[in-house]
Amino acid sequence: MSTDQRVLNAAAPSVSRRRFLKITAASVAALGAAGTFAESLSNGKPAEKGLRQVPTFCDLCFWKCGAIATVRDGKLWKIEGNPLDPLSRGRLCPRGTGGVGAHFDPDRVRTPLLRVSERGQEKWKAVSWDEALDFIAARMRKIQATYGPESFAAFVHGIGGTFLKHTLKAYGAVNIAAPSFAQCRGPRDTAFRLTFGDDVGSPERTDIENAQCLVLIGSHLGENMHNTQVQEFATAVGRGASIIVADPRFSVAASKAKFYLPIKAGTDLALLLAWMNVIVGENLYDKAYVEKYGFGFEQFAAELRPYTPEWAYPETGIDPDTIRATAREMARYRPATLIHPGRHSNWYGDDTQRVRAVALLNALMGSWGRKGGFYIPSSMDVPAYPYPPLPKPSKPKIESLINKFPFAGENISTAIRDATITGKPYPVKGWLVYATNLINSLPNQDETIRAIQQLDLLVVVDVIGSEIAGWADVVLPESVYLERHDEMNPELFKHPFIALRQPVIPSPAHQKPNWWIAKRLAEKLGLGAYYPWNDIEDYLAARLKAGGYSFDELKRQGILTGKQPPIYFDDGAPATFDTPSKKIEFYSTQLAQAGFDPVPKYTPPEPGPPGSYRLLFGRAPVHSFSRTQTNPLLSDLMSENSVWLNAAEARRLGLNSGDYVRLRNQDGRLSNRIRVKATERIRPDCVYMVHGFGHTAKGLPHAFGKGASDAGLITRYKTDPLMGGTGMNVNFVTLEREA
Ligand SMILES: Nc1nc2c(c(=O)[nH]1)N[C@H]1C(S)=C(S)[C@@H](COP(=O)(O)OP(=O)(O)OC[C@H]3O[C@@H](n4cnc5c(=O)[nH]c(N)nc54)[C@H](O)[C@@H]3O)O[C@H]1N2
Ligand SMILES: Nc1nc2c(c(=O)[nH]1)N[C@H]1C(S)=C(S)[C@@H](COP(=O)(O)OP(=O)(O)OC[C@H]3O[C@@H](n4cnc5c(=O)[nH]c(N)nc54)[C@H](O)[C@@H]3O)O[C@H]1N2
Ligand code: SF4
Ligand SMILES: [Mo]
Repeated sequence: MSTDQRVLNAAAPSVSRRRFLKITAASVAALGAAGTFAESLSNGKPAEKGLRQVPTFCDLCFWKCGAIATVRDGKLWKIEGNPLDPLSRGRLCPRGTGGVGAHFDPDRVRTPLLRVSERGQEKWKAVSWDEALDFIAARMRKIQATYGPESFAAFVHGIGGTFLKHTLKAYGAVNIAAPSFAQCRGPRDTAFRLTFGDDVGSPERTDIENAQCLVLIGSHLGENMHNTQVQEFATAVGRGASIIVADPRFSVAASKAKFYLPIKAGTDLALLLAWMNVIVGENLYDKAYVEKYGFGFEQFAAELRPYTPEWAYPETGIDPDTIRATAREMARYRPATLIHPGRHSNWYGDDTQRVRAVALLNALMGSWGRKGGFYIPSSMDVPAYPYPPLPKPSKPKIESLINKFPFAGENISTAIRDATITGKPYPVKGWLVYATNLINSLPNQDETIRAIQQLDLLVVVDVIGSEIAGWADVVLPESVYLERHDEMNPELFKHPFIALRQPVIPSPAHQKPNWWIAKRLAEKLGLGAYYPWNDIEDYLAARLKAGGYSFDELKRQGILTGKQPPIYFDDGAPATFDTPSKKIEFYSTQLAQAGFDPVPKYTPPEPGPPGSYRLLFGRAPVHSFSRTQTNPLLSDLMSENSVWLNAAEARRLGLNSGDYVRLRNQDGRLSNRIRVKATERIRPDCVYMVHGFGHTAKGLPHAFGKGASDAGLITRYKTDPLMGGTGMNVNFVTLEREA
């Protein structure tokens, strides 16, 4: 038994080890059959001694912080920030530091698995990679022949999906979605594009470290742990920047604020319109900037007139004096006033218009392209690999046939799901799911399961036995990020740089990296010509050489940095706006032409059933989504979530902190048990929980049944008519005491 495997097993407490073995027992038998067990563990090399450091970048979330991993006597020991990396600046967030736990995760899938039961029953046969990929290729060919390759769709999240997407495009697939659009930042990117002609990007182009006034609407920095932003937030707070936070919950960020606005959930657009009413009415905006760069300001200003602070008060619960005081505070520091664009912006279904109001408020401050506002990012130029041309699709994407969502810039995950259920505009018969736990990341789990039941093939590439893996026909186990190369990252950021992900340590069993899976699948599909390279190092070397960079230096340092161009208009960064008017669109002709409000208009959110609480959710500093609850280091820090309930409401219901309850939503859906956190830090009309807990997959014995799942209670969602985003903050719950 290798060192790795011993550590792996030692990390698994005995109670759950039995269940863990359920999914792995068969795999042990298959390992012999595949005949690569010993090879993959030791590679025939003598035991390693001493310390070895390998630079790479983190994958515990999508921020991609540069890191340095240390191996001690052949065992993965620790991971720290890479000081050369402009994103991490030498420090990782707690999740990144806990990243070594991904390698030791006791719930890892160890070998390819083929379903031997009804879908969703999670009974498997361990098979070799060849068997698994032959099975997949045969079904993919059949779908291609019967329905066309467009009927094979994919859900792919993160940089690890690059090569699988290439294989799928070579096969002819056109529908490739990620939950990071219609469930996350889609409304924001659409709104900023409509207004400024460009996205906010990821990492966001927010110059938080230089902001004099920072306005956070929901964005719960400090719980939302995107590293650079949190470091810059700490810098801004330390410098005495004025912080304004609007959140129904007194977040960590709120505790640093000069003004905390406990806004009624779903009414942010009313607050934003009232702020702009004051700023325009009192002539507090950046006139020179608006005159130089703005389009349609007069119509915009006219639309704002009814939205006075007095009007907004009953909607938002924020009194007119506070609205005026905060509006004046923002104006005082402009252009270094940054109204944060948010990231997870799918809240209520009118989200693009809400975030458009955020964009417009920033435009009034003159903060786009200015120090302390939004900088102009740049990246290093690394030419694409000279692949043979991809086939021309014969059918368009699903979204372009359904005549909805004219401003969706990417595939919409729920549109693919709908097409799978209805067979319209054309049938969808296969899904490949890479690194996204669709059962927990899409709203309405029943619809996801109904769609899965229509499929001829569901392939899931994952590292652990996640909920979506539990529904698969074939599960392909991937090596975790510390065990593999990936596509390199020439990041679009404040400082241009290239980051490399490279293996630190071998995989503990039969797991393979995504690039290997993608290339091998392409070969099985007869598409080997689309992979003219043999090994990913050849691929990376070719791209770097074409750009004139040194691969050796990148391997050694993990990071290559480039020349810094100006990042603010005032320093010579180009002030160009890719909108129809080539200006900042206060009035959007694109929206008017498509039949939408050219200037945002407010509609109040629909109330819930009497006596219920609106269900809100967010992040905890030590977990990422639904992917880290089995990581032994991170689950040690937080093993279950709790439900935040206003203290007075708790007294009224006779509940104390620590009591277990179940949440029942408006459609009768009942959650797992979850502990109450009775607190003054939340409004009495809503409750709050951290997303990602309450796992139900048998493949995750170390997280199974711990805490409750927000996703399980999100049976309703409201779709953004502009871009297809799914607003998920539209569910309501009551609490039932657990005996
Ligand atoms: N630790 C950690 N950090 C992460 C992640 C993670 O998984 N773990 N995920 C990353 C990703 S991909 C994303 S998208 C971001 C998400 O993080 P954010 O973009 O910050 O997400 P929000 O949904 O804005 O955050 C939820 C906050 O909004 C408040 N809120 C809820 N409803 C309303 C409302 O109607 N109005 C207002 N004003 N506030 C409201 C909640 O109380 C909570 O404080 O986090 C990123 N950072
Ligand atoms: N209810 C609810 N839904 C949400 C959100 C929410 O807060 N609440 N947040 C939304 C947001 S902002 C986002 S960005 C999305 C995120 O949505 P997802 O990206 O789907 O997030 P996870 O649920 O963590 O699922 C990630 C999956 O990838 C697997 N994985 C982890 N590492 C690897 C790897 O190296 N290789 C492979 N192949 N697999 C890996 C994990 O085991 C897990 O099954 O969810 C959205 N949906
Ligand atoms: S923010 Fe944290 S989890 Fe995300 S990449 Fe950076 S260190 Fe890793
Ligand atoms: Mo997200």
